[in-house]
Amino acid sequence: TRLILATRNHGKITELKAILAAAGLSHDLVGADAYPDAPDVKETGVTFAENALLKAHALAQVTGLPAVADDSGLCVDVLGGAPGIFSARWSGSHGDDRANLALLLDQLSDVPDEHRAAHFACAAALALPDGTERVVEGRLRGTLRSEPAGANGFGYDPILQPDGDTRTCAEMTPEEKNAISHRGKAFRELVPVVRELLG
Ligand code: ITT
Repeated sequence: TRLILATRNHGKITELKAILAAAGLSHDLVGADAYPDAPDVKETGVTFAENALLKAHALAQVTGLPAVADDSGLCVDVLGGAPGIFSARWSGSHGDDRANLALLLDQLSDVPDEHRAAHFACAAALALPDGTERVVEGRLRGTLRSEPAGANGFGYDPILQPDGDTRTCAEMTPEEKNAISHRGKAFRELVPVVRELLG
């Protein structure tokens, strides 16, 4: 059976397909791009969980199929949790990873290493066309580098160095990142829920 990935972020789609396949989910995974009628969902929630549910429900309604969505971001301690749910549009232009990362580095330029703690957060939501919903969350804690390093992954990966590692997420292989990431944790927890509700 088909399961819609309610996202247009190709970095996420690549990771979600790998994470869900490695967890043994055998559904046919299709990105939102395959549905021209899919709405551009307004992320009006104030939490990752609310926004993930908004996106999952919108796609489940439009397609008549079960949908999973990911709302995620980088939460910086010294910024009181910002950019948080605004991570994709921190610089003002939605999805411009380079501009968002450059602005954040600029804002942190005077912050010393011992105060550069941050975490990635991910809410993974499942919605069915009948309105059934589930949502779970995962986190990855680390510190922020002052210079980007690595070419893998997407978004803020070149500046987040997970606790217990000497590399940034962008210096890891996809498998290494998925094994410890916020997204990996959240979606591995969602898999048994998908199985329970969809078979
Ligand atoms: P969809 O709403 O279509 O899923 P989006 O990119 O708008 O795509 P979000 O609102 O959830 O999605 O924004 C997530 C942003 O957080 C993303 O653009 C990255 O900048 C950042 N982010 C999330 N997960 C990340 C990860 O694993 N590595 C690096 N940055 C990440």
